[in-house]
Amino acid sequence: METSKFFPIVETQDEGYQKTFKNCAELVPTLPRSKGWWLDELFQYQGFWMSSFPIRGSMLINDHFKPRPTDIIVATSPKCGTTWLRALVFSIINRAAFDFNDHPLRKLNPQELVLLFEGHIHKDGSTSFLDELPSPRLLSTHIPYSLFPKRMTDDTSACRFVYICRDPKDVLKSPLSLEEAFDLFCKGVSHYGPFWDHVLGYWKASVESPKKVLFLTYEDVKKEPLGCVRKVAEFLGVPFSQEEENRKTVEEIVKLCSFESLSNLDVNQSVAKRSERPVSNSDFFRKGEVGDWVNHLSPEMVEKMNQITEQKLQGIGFNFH
Ligand code: PAP
Repeated sequence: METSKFFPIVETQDEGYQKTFKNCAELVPTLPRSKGWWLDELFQYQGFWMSSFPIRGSMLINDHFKPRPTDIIVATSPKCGTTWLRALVFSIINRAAFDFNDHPLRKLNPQELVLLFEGHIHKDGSTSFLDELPSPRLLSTHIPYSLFPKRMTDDTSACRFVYICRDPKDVLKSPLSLEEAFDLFCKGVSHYGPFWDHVLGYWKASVESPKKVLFLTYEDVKKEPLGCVRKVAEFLGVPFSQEEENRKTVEEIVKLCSFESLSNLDVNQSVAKRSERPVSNSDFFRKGEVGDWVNHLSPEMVEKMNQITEQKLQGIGFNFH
Protein backbone atom coordinates (compact mmCIF):
# COMPACT_ATOMS: atom_id res chain seq x y z
CA MET A 1 0.00 0.00 0.00
CA GLU A 2 1.29 3.40 -0.91
CA THR A 3 1.88 5.98 1.76
CA SER A 4 3.99 8.62 0.01
CA LYS A 5 3.03 12.28 0.35
CA PHE A 6 4.00 12.67 -3.32
CA PHE A 7 1.29 10.48 -4.82
CA PRO A 8 -2.40 9.75 -4.55
CA ILE A 9 -3.01 6.55 -2.66
CA VAL A 10 -3.96 3.68 -4.94
CA GLU A 11 -5.80 0.75 -3.42
CA THR A 12 -4.75 -2.48 -5.06
CA GLN A 13 -4.57 -6.14 -4.17
CA ASP A 14 -2.09 -6.78 -6.96
CA GLU A 15 1.25 -7.61 -5.38
CA GLY A 16 3.21 -6.51 -8.44
CA TYR A 17 1.67 -3.04 -8.35
CA GLN A 18 2.05 -2.84 -4.57
CA LYS A 19 5.74 -3.48 -5.04
CA THR A 20 6.10 -0.74 -7.67
CA PHE A 21 4.23 1.79 -5.49
CA LYS A 22 6.39 0.90 -2.50
CA ASN A 23 9.63 1.18 -4.49
CA CYS A 24 8.55 4.52 -5.89
CA ALA A 25 7.34 5.93 -2.56
CA GLU A 26 10.64 4.97 -0.97
CA LEU A 27 12.81 6.18 -3.82
CA VAL A 28 11.44 9.64 -4.62
CA PRO A 29 12.16 11.28 -1.24
CA THR A 30 15.80 10.14 -1.53
CA LEU A 31 16.43 11.73 -4.96
CA PRO A 32 18.30 15.02 -5.53
CA ARG A 33 15.77 17.87 -5.80
CA SER A 34 15.56 21.23 -7.47
CA LYS A 35 13.09 23.99 -7.97
CA GLY A 36 11.10 23.21 -11.12
CA TRP A 37 10.48 25.20 -14.22
CA TRP A 38 6.72 25.23 -13.92
CA LEU A 39 6.75 25.75 -10.17
CA ASP A 40 6.61 22.09 -9.19
CA GLU A 41 9.58 20.39 -7.60
CA LEU A 42 11.90 18.34 -9.81
CA PHE A 43 13.78 15.19 -8.84
CA GLN A 44 16.83 13.80 -10.57
CA TYR A 45 15.94 10.29 -11.66
CA GLN A 46 18.28 8.16 -13.78
CA GLY A 47 20.07 11.28 -15.01
CA PHE A 48 16.93 13.32 -15.84
CA TRP A 49 15.03 16.00 -13.94
CA MET A 50 11.39 15.09 -13.61
CA SER A 51 8.49 15.87 -11.33
CA SER A 52 7.21 13.02 -9.21
CA PHE A 53 4.34 11.96 -11.51
CA PRO A 54 6.37 10.90 -14.55
CA ILE A 55 8.81 9.13 -12.26
CA ARG A 56 6.00 6.96 -10.98
CA GLY A 57 4.58 6.69 -14.52
CA SER A 58 7.97 5.56 -15.77
CA MET A 59 8.34 2.99 -12.99
CA LEU A 60 4.87 1.61 -13.70
CA ILE A 61 5.68 1.40 -17.42
CA ASN A 62 8.90 -0.44 -16.65
CA ASP A 63 7.23 -2.95 -14.36
CA HIS A 64 3.82 -3.44 -16.01
CA PHE A 65 3.35 -2.03 -19.52
CA LYS A 66 2.85 -4.65 -22.22
CA PRO A 67 3.99 -3.16 -25.54
CA ARG A 68 2.50 -4.30 -28.82
CA PRO A 69 4.30 -4.35 -32.19
CA THR A 70 1.69 -1.91 -33.51
CA ASP A 71 2.16 0.69 -30.75
CA ILE A 72 3.10 4.17 -31.92
CA ILE A 73 4.61 6.53 -29.38
CA VAL A 74 4.87 10.25 -30.10
CA ALA A 75 7.89 11.31 -28.04
CA THR A 76 8.94 14.88 -27.32
CA SER A 77 10.73 17.13 -24.94
CA PRO A 78 8.12 19.62 -23.63
CA LYS A 79 7.36 22.64 -25.83
CA CYS A 80 9.01 21.08 -28.88
CA GLY A 81 5.93 20.33 -30.98
CA THR A 82 3.98 17.72 -29.02
CA THR A 83 0.59 19.16 -29.96
CA TRP A 84 1.48 19.39 -33.63
CA LEU A 85 2.98 15.91 -33.87
CA ARG A 86 0.07 14.37 -31.97
CA ALA A 87 -2.32 15.94 -34.49
CA LEU A 88 -0.25 14.91 -37.50
CA VAL A 89 0.26 11.30 -36.48
CA PHE A 90 -3.38 10.93 -35.41
CA SER A 91 -4.53 12.25 -38.80
CA ILE A 92 -2.06 10.11 -40.73
CA ILE A 93 -3.00 6.80 -39.16
CA ASN A 94 -6.75 7.54 -39.08
CA ARG A 95 -6.99 9.17 -42.51
CA ALA A 96 -9.35 6.58 -43.90
CA ALA A 97 -11.67 6.74 -40.89
CA PHE A 98 -12.63 10.41 -40.86
CA ASP A 99 -13.80 13.16 -43.15
CA PHE A 100 -11.43 16.14 -42.87
CA ASN A 101 -14.41 18.49 -42.52
CA ASP A 102 -15.88 16.53 -39.65
CA HIS A 103 -12.72 15.38 -37.94
CA PRO A 104 -12.14 14.61 -34.24
CA LEU A 105 -9.37 17.23 -34.26
CA ARG A 106 -12.05 19.85 -34.89
CA LYS A 107 -13.73 18.98 -31.60
CA LEU A 108 -10.97 17.78 -29.31
CA ASN A 109 -7.56 19.13 -28.37
CA PRO A 110 -4.77 16.81 -29.60
CA GLN A 111 -3.85 15.94 -26.00
CA GLU A 112 -7.33 14.40 -25.57
CA LEU A 113 -6.89 12.25 -28.67
CA VAL A 114 -3.34 11.14 -27.93
CA LEU A 115 -2.80 10.53 -24.23
CA LEU A 116 0.38 11.36 -22.38
CA PHE A 117 0.58 7.80 -21.20
CA GLU A 118 2.92 8.22 -18.23
CA GLY A 119 0.50 10.85 -16.91
CA HIS A 120 -2.56 8.64 -17.23
CA ILE A 121 -0.75 5.62 -15.85
CA HIS A 122 0.33 7.67 -12.86
CA LYS A 123 -3.21 8.94 -12.30
CA ASP A 124 -4.83 5.53 -12.68
CA GLY A 125 -2.05 3.82 -10.76
CA SER A 126 -2.20 1.06 -13.35
CA THR A 127 -1.37 0.32 -16.96
CA SER A 128 -4.42 -1.90 -17.39
CA PHE A 129 -6.57 0.73 -19.17
CA LEU A 130 -4.03 0.53 -22.00
CA ASP A 131 -4.76 -3.17 -22.42
CA GLU A 132 -8.32 -2.24 -23.34
CA LEU A 133 -7.33 0.09 -26.20
CA PRO A 134 -7.62 -1.27 -29.75
CA SER A 135 -4.53 -1.52 -31.96
CA PRO A 136 -2.79 0.45 -33.21
CA ARG A 137 -2.46 2.33 -29.93
CA LEU A 138 -1.24 5.90 -30.35
CA LEU A 139 0.35 7.27 -27.20
CA SER A 140 2.42 10.29 -26.29
CA THR A 141 5.35 10.65 -23.92
CA HIS A 142 8.00 13.05 -22.65
CA ILE A 143 10.00 10.24 -21.03
CA PRO A 144 13.64 10.04 -22.19
CA TYR A 145 14.45 7.04 -24.39
CA SER A 146 16.89 5.47 -21.92
CA LEU A 147 14.18 5.27 -19.25
CA PHE A 148 12.00 2.91 -21.25
CA PRO A 149 12.39 -0.80 -20.54
CA LYS A 150 14.58 -2.87 -22.82
CA ARG A 151 11.57 -4.87 -23.99
CA MET A 152 10.40 -1.63 -25.65
CA THR A 153 13.70 -0.23 -26.89
CA ASP A 154 15.78 -3.30 -27.76
CA ASP A 155 13.15 -5.37 -29.45
CA THR A 156 12.75 -3.89 -32.92
CA SER A 157 9.29 -5.40 -33.22
CA ALA A 158 7.94 -4.05 -29.91
CA CYS A 159 6.76 -0.53 -30.77
CA ARG A 160 7.79 2.56 -32.72
CA PHE A 161 8.70 6.06 -31.59
CA VAL A 162 8.22 9.26 -33.60
CA TYR A 163 10.31 11.97 -31.92
CA ILE A 164 10.30 15.70 -32.46
CA CYS A 165 12.68 18.26 -30.99
CA ARG A 166 13.30 21.93 -31.53
CA ASP A 167 15.99 24.58 -31.26
CA PRO A 168 16.29 24.97 -27.47
CA LYS A 169 16.27 28.76 -27.84
CA ASP A 170 12.60 28.43 -28.81
CA VAL A 171 11.51 26.21 -25.93
CA LEU A 172 12.13 28.51 -22.99
CA LYS A 173 8.51 28.93 -21.92
CA SER A 174 8.15 29.12 -18.16
CA PRO A 175 6.29 31.18 -15.57
CA LEU A 176 9.67 31.85 -13.91
CA SER A 177 11.60 34.96 -14.90
CA LEU A 178 13.45 34.43 -18.17
CA GLU A 179 16.80 34.76 -16.40
CA GLU A 180 15.96 32.12 -13.83
CA ALA A 181 14.41 29.72 -16.34
CA PHE A 182 17.38 30.20 -18.67
CA ASP A 183 19.87 29.57 -15.91
CA LEU A 184 18.12 26.37 -14.76
CA PHE A 185 17.70 25.17 -18.36
CA CYS A 186 21.39 25.68 -19.14
CA LYS A 187 22.27 23.67 -16.02
CA GLY A 188 20.07 20.89 -17.37
CA VAL A 189 17.33 21.49 -14.83
CA SER A 190 14.16 21.57 -16.90
CA HIS A 191 11.29 19.12 -17.16
CA TYR A 192 12.72 15.85 -18.54
CA GLY A 193 16.04 17.63 -18.95
CA PRO A 194 18.90 18.02 -19.53
CA PHE A 195 17.26 18.98 -22.83
CA TRP A 196 20.32 17.95 -24.86
CA ASP A 197 20.51 14.50 -23.26
CA HIS A 198 16.86 13.96 -24.16
CA VAL A 199 17.62 14.84 -27.79
CA LEU A 200 20.79 12.74 -27.82
CA GLY A 201 19.01 9.64 -26.52
CA TYR A 202 16.42 9.67 -29.29
CA TRP A 203 18.91 10.78 -31.95
CA LYS A 204 21.26 7.87 -31.22
CA ALA A 205 18.37 5.43 -31.18
CA SER A 206 17.16 6.75 -34.54
CA VAL A 207 20.62 6.23 -36.03
CA GLU A 208 21.02 2.75 -34.54
CA SER A 209 17.43 1.63 -35.16
CA PRO A 210 15.95 3.71 -37.97
CA LYS A 211 12.97 1.40 -38.22
CA LYS A 212 12.20 1.90 -34.56
CA VAL A 213 12.76 5.63 -34.01
CA LEU A 214 12.02 8.43 -36.45
CA PHE A 215 13.72 11.70 -35.53
CA LEU A 216 12.16 14.98 -36.66
CA THR A 217 12.72 18.63 -35.86
CA TYR A 218 10.08 21.33 -35.53
CA GLU A 219 12.10 23.43 -37.95
CA ASP A 220 12.10 20.69 -40.62
CA VAL A 221 8.37 20.09 -40.30
CA LYS A 222 7.78 23.84 -40.68
CA LYS A 223 10.00 23.97 -43.75
CA GLU A 224 8.81 20.78 -45.45
CA PRO A 225 5.47 19.78 -43.93
CA LEU A 226 4.38 17.66 -46.90
CA GLY A 227 7.67 15.78 -47.07
CA CYS A 228 7.65 15.18 -43.31
CA VAL A 229 4.09 13.85 -43.34
CA ARG A 230 5.03 11.42 -46.14
CA LYS A 231 8.11 10.38 -44.17
CA VAL A 232 6.07 9.68 -41.02
CA ALA A 233 3.51 7.67 -43.01
CA GLU A 234 6.25 5.59 -44.61
CA PHE A 235 7.97 5.03 -41.28
CA LEU A 236 4.68 3.82 -39.80
CA GLY A 237 4.16 1.43 -42.70
CA VAL A 238 1.19 3.33 -44.14
CA PRO A 239 2.62 5.25 -47.12
CA PHE A 240 0.27 7.38 -49.20
CA SER A 241 -1.05 5.64 -52.30
CA GLN A 242 -1.08 7.33 -55.68
CA GLU A 243 -4.81 7.71 -55.34
CA GLU A 244 -4.38 9.51 -52.02
CA GLU A 245 -1.72 11.71 -53.56
CA ASN A 246 -4.14 12.55 -56.38
CA ARG A 247 -6.83 13.36 -53.84
CA LYS A 248 -4.35 15.67 -52.05
CA THR A 249 -4.68 13.78 -48.76
CA VAL A 250 -1.21 14.86 -47.62
CA GLU A 251 -2.13 18.50 -48.22
CA GLU A 252 -5.40 18.02 -46.31
CA ILE A 253 -3.54 16.62 -43.30
CA VAL A 254 -0.99 19.43 -43.30
CA LYS A 255 -3.76 22.01 -43.57
CA LEU A 256 -5.93 20.51 -40.83
CA CYS A 257 -2.97 20.25 -38.42
CA SER A 258 -1.47 23.66 -39.19
CA PHE A 259 -1.11 26.19 -36.42
CA GLU A 260 -3.58 28.51 -38.15
CA SER A 261 -6.24 25.84 -38.46
CA LEU A 262 -5.95 24.22 -35.01
CA SER A 263 -5.44 27.41 -33.03
CA ASN A 264 -8.59 28.96 -34.51
CA LEU A 265 -10.89 26.12 -33.49
CA ASP A 266 -13.24 26.85 -30.59
CA VAL A 267 -11.98 23.84 -28.65
CA ASN A 268 -8.42 25.14 -28.79
CA GLN A 269 -9.36 28.69 -27.85
CA SER A 270 -10.74 27.53 -24.54
CA VAL A 271 -8.96 29.13 -21.59
CA ALA A 272 -10.63 26.92 -18.97
CA LYS A 273 -8.04 25.16 -16.83
CA ARG A 274 -8.59 21.54 -16.00
CA SER A 275 -8.56 20.57 -12.37
CA GLU A 276 -5.71 18.09 -12.80
CA ARG A 277 -3.52 20.36 -14.97
CA PRO A 278 -2.70 24.04 -14.59
CA VAL A 279 -2.99 24.57 -18.36
CA SER A 280 -5.84 25.31 -20.72
CA ASN A 281 -6.23 24.15 -24.34
CA SER A 282 -5.25 27.61 -25.60
CA ASP A 283 -1.92 27.35 -23.74
CA PHE A 284 -0.75 24.80 -26.32
CA PHE A 285 -0.96 27.44 -29.05
CA ARG A 286 1.16 30.55 -28.76
CA LYS A 287 2.89 31.75 -31.93
CA GLY A 288 3.95 28.56 -33.66
CA GLU A 289 6.95 30.13 -35.35
CA VAL A 290 10.59 29.26 -35.80
CA GLY A 291 13.09 31.69 -34.34
CA ASP A 292 10.81 33.73 -32.09
CA TRP A 293 13.70 33.68 -29.60
CA VAL A 294 15.08 36.81 -31.31
CA ASN A 295 12.28 38.70 -29.56
CA HIS A 296 13.12 37.35 -26.10
CA LEU A 297 16.72 36.30 -25.58
CA SER A 298 19.61 38.70 -25.10
CA PRO A 299 22.68 38.32 -27.36
CA GLU A 300 24.58 36.85 -24.37
CA MET A 301 21.87 34.26 -23.80
CA VAL A 302 21.87 33.32 -27.49
CA GLU A 303 25.62 32.89 -27.46
CA LYS A 304 25.60 30.79 -24.31
CA MET A 305 22.80 28.55 -25.54
CA ASN A 306 24.46 28.08 -28.95
CA GLN A 307 27.73 27.20 -27.24
CA ILE A 308 26.13 24.55 -25.04
CA THR A 309 24.26 23.09 -28.00
CA GLU A 310 27.43 22.98 -30.13
CA GLN A 311 29.33 21.28 -27.37
CA LYS A 312 26.64 18.77 -26.42
CA LEU A 313 25.79 17.76 -29.99
CA GLN A 314 29.34 17.89 -31.31
CA GLY A 315 30.21 15.16 -33.80
CA ILE A 316 26.88 13.36 -33.71
CA GLY A 317 25.79 14.36 -37.21
CA PHE A 318 22.93 16.59 -36.16
CA ASN A 319 22.44 20.18 -35.03
CA PHE A 320 19.72 22.79 -35.02
CA HIS A 321 20.80 24.75 -38.10
P1 PAP B 1 3.58 20.97 -24.57
O1 PAP B 1 4.93 20.46 -24.21
O2 PAP B 1 3.00 21.88 -23.51
O3 PAP B 1 2.64 19.87 -25.00
P2 PAP B 1 4.13 21.57 -27.31
O4 PAP B 1 2.90 21.30 -28.05
O5 PAP B 1 5.23 20.57 -27.36
O6 PAP B 1 3.78 21.95 -25.81
O7 PAP B 1 4.77 22.93 -27.83
C1 PAP B 1 4.05 24.12 -27.88
C2 PAP B 1 4.62 24.88 -29.05
O8 PAP B 1 4.15 24.32 -30.28
C3 PAP B 1 4.16 26.33 -29.04
O9 PAP B 1 5.21 27.04 -29.69
P3 PAP B 1 5.50 28.61 -29.46
O10 PAP B 1 5.55 28.81 -27.99
O11 PAP B 1 6.80 28.88 -30.15
O12 PAP B 1 4.37 29.32 -30.13
C4 PAP B 1 2.92 26.26 -29.92
O13 PAP B 1 2.53 27.51 -30.44
C5 PAP B 1 3.42 25.31 -31.01
N1 PAP B 1 2.34 24.65 -31.74
C6 PAP B 1 1.18 24.12 -31.25
N2 PAP B 1 0.45 23.61 -32.25
C7 PAP B 1 1.14 23.82 -33.40
C8 PAP B 1 0.87 23.52 -34.78
N3 PAP B 1 -0.23 22.93 -35.15
N4 PAP B 1 1.81 23.88 -35.67
C9 PAP B 1 2.95 24.49 -35.30
N5 PAP B 1 3.26 24.81 -34.01
C10 PAP B 1 2.36 24.48 -33.08
